Amino acid sequence: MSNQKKFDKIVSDIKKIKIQGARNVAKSALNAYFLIPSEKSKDILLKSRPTEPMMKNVLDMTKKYSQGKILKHFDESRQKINEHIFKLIKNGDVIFTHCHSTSVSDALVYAKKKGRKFEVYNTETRPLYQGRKTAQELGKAGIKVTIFTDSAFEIALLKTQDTKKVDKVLIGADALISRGVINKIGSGMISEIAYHHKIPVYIVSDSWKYTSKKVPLEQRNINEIWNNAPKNVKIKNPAFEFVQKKYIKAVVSELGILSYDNFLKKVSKTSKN
Ligand code: RUB
Repeated sequence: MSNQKKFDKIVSDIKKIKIQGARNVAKSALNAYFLIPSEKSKDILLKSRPTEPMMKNVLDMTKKYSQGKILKHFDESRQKINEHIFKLIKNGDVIFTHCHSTSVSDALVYAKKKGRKFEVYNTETRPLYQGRKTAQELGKAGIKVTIFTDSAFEIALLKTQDTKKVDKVLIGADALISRGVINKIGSGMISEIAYHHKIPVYIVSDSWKYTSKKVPLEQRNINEIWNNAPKNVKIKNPAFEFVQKKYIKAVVSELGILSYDNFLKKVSKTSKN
């Protein structure tokens, strides 16, 4: 396969969510860029998922750093995050998650391998069901996992209809900004409800998702919601949502387990953008 064909395939997989999650998108975009390193390639990649500052940050870094050096950060950061999450999870915990975040999934699988005993509640995550991917990965690793419809998230969080009370919410992030976090649609309401019921919400994320720039919120194709819908029915398909920092107990990144404000202080010293 030519480099052009390989590049086009990566772009198409990112657009179709075959490659999804901020970290995987950024890593794949980096690999695609090095197949055809040009400004045009950068533009095409950035347009493939607009709400992804980590992709923008790593593509900008290619001016100064080699592909290998940037990729090394992904592995080192993941290892540190996994160790922080291992410390955070207690035996017997019920952990709630939403969508599919590689950072969350990897950390849970790591904790399981190191002997922590816990279970996970998660959402399907309509319209594209990324929650099934999470459930599959966790189930494969031997973690007890229960999946709920998105609308049942409050029942899953609280001790209501034959469910246990959730001890911690762990979600990923697409963007870390000064006012809070942008993540999959649903993350805002889940975090708000969790906060009001004193369930701590942890954002599991590489610090390279931080940006001081404005982040556009991606609107996805309406066919994902209802293909062949009646013509007089209007459909909106927002992919992402804002989570206010007051709902967030801590950001778990390679920089440590930090309150949102402490994370901001630390990241502004290390940030390259
Ligand atoms: C995925 C999503 C994830 C973040 C973080 O949305 O919201 O929580 O991207 O993922 P989508 P990661 O499926 O639309 O990309 O931890 O893998 O970077």
